[in-house]
Amino acid sequence: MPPAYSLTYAQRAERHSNPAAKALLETIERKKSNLCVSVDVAKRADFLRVIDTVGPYVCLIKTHVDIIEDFEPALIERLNELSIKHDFLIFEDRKFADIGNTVALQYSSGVHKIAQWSHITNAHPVPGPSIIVGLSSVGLPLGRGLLLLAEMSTKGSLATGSYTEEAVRMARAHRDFVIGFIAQRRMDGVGASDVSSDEEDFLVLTPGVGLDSRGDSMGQQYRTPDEVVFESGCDVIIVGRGIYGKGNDVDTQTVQAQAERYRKEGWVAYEKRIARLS
Ligand code: 5BU
Repeated sequence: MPPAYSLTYAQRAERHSNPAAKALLETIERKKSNLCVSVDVAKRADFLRVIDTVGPYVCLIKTHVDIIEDFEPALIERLNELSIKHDFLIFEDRKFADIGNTVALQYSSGVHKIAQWSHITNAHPVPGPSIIVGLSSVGLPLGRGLLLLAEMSTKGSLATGSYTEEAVRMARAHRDFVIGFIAQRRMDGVGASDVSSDEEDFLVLTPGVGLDSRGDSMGQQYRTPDEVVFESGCDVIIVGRGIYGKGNDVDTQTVQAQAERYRKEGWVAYEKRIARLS
């Protein structure tokens, strides 16, 4: 079996049994988009406006639902309607980091009830494998998928070296629920394994992507879609402010043009990678 990074998204969709991973790969192929837009805005009206504007260009919308100051449960219904209208999946970037029992409650309950609507969520590996056990007790029966934070995009991140290797080992032991990583490069071959890297196909979703800036004043670092997808072999580019700026006062045409620009850059980088490897 050839390594996953040399296959098309459609070929990889057939290799996955987790429903969220399969659906994401199929959506990427159908829409010819490996773009995920991260919608980090504080007002519900801005949130819905940005999503409705970028929806046609994305495979995935990433949320931080706890940022929204006028949150109400009906917002989730609107989000679900937009997900159907524009054909994208939803990823709540919750970054769980507690003991299994607590994360199971945070995932299923509270005001946001994340597991009910978010196809994909993520967790820090810092507590050890019990965090996966806790989250999968809620998410697996619902067909959800989990990403482990193997690396971060920020300057001075501590998620490097043996920490990253342990994250990959934890994922390998829970391949039914852990569908991949938040990381800055492919994780194939990271951490000693008796599983041939040809057999595993973890998805790599990568934040810290920008075309017009190399970072912000708070430690964020940006790379281009070409660096991320072609050079580093990642699967999905996650872009926030590069597409909608501050997110209020959205000029629809500008945001659409930026979304299409990133979609195209991400897709061209993927095609280049496949052509080089096939
Ligand atoms: P930006 O506006 O493109 O910088 O937003 C990036 C988003 O990705 C934002 O929601 C962060 O919380 C998220 N992120 C990140 O930037 N870097 C990381 O390593 C991780 C998440 Br994990």
